Amino acid sequence: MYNHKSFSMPTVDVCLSPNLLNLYQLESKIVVIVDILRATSCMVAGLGSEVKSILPVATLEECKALAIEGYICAGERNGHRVEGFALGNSPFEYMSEAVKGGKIAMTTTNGTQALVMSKNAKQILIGAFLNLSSLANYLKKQANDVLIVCAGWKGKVCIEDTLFAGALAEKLSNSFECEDDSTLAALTLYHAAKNDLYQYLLQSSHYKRLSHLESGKDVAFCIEIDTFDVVPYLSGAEIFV
Ligand code: 3SL
Repeated sequence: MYNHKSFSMPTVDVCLSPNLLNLYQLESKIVVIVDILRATSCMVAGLGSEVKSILPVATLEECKALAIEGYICAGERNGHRVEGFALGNSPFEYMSEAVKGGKIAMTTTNGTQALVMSKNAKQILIGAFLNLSSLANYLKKQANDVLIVCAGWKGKVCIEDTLFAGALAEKLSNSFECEDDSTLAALTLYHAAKNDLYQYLLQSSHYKRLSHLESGKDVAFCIEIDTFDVVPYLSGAEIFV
């Protein structure tokens, strides 16, 4: 339960689409990037499974050029692995033996774009259901204003990212205040869905996109809660744990 703003606690806000980022002052905030299906779930799964680092880039060209520097290149567009790239965007690829100890350069349709667009934040963290509690515990210790940035789909709002924002906002509710109705909306959605997230997601546009690609097992994995005890953070251009 969130109380009226008293200015005595840090705030948690939800940016429902990267297209709304211009409404927020990022410089003073810890930004949590969220792309449940599937970019940030892949990052958490990979870094929680001994991938050394992940370098998010905006374009396929930038990504491919990094192969020469020893990066394993991951390229996804519209849910598909792009031809010529070693990895696509399934979390299982990021947990395989082949990538352990390696550095991954990654570009995806929405998740890595949201990250690049948030670069002015005080700190950037990576969020997924897979690391929900670790992330919440870390944020409580920092006691800094938080902005949860939902990657969405090409500027549109996505249910799965909003559900995660609600789950994280719920975990923070005793130590944070909320300014925006978007946080309350995310909480309300999460409360409606939390008893069966998978069933709720069946109606989402991205589930339909991915089930067409036969990625149902990715979806089930991406809504597992607390599989990894990691808080990935951006340092320089790369993400580490
Ligand atoms: O848009 C993204 O960043 C991806 O996560 C989309 S997909 O899950 O690979 O379709």
